[in-house]
Amino acid sequence: MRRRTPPLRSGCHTAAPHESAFTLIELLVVISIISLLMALILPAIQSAREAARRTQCLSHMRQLCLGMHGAASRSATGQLPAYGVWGDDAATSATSTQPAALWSWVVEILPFIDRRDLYDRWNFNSRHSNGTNATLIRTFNIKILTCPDDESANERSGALSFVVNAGYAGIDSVIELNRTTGWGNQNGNYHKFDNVKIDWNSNGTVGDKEDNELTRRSGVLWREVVHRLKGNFKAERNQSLSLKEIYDGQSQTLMMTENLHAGGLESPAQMWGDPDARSCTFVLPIRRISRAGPAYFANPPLDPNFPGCVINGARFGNEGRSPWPSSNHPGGVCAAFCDGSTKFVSQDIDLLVYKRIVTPAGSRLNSSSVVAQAILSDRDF
Ligand SMILES: [Ca+2]
Ligand SMILES: [Ca+2]
Repeated sequence: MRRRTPPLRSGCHTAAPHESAFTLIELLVVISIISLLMALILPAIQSAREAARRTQCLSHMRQLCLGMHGAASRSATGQLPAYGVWGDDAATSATSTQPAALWSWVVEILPFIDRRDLYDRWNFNSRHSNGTNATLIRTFNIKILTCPDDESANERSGALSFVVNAGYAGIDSVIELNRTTGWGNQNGNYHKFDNVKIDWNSNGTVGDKEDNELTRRSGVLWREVVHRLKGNFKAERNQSLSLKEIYDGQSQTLMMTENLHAGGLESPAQMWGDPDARSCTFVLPIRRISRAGPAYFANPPLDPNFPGCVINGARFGNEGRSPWPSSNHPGGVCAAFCDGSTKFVSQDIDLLVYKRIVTPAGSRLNSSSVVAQAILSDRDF
């Protein structure tokens, strides 16, 4: 049977009457879905950016660590460079008893971080803050010396975000290490291996050979005083450790960390050439006491008045006067270990563990009167 075709009605449209594509409610639903997706995606993008900056920071530190290895291999004794070198510059008078602040570890490793051009122009007979040296520092930004998350350093000429492990530093009082002003006393300029001034072995003599040896085991890089021109002071050989002397394991000993306040005390403040311990190192502040007792070396008490003792404890400290680990990465700092490996170290790290990763030879046993630090496990940090 043939189907009947419906009759065509002239002048009549079959389409639905004209109406809007979305109702208000539909529009609101779409907007809320988009905002929900944005809320989900934005933190992910932000954390991806954060992770990228952290990765870049770790990569810069790794290159610097390899530079340190390069400098150690160049040294006749295999020692790492001094964190800072003092001595006489051309302007030193023959009666001067104070060596001038010449250059930092950064200058020592320039040839090994692809900056021989700058190294060859450095004037080793002049302090870092004068003449050609000051101009070099203030003119050139060395990207790998900075962390992209350190606003006070990133993209600035002369800037420095990274500091090296200078171990225990003897602090006399809160006057020296102030919560707001940082490490202000002049002793900060002369942090050195025998300046902790603690009778570690409790034999009644402060600073005997064994005390000094124990202090040296607390940090990786120490200072050097060169005496070539005039001046009335003694030379001091570089006390930094060689890689072989890192008894506790290079992968378990900090070489460098970040510090938001690294850089010189001069103006402009950020200066990668300043050898002052407060500018280019991080230290573990130790209260000087007359007799240490057997466990003081292994586990020196951290004074609660010194918040800078702990990671990120002094994030808002003074520029060039707060030699403690700090960063803008959430929850901790990037760190490089002596073997060149890098790791993000939590600010909630067990303080006993933190003290052990600072010391390069804290677990070495050869003193009858001083307890060695316990051996670390890779799981500990
Ligand atoms: Ca002693
Ligand atoms: Ca150690």
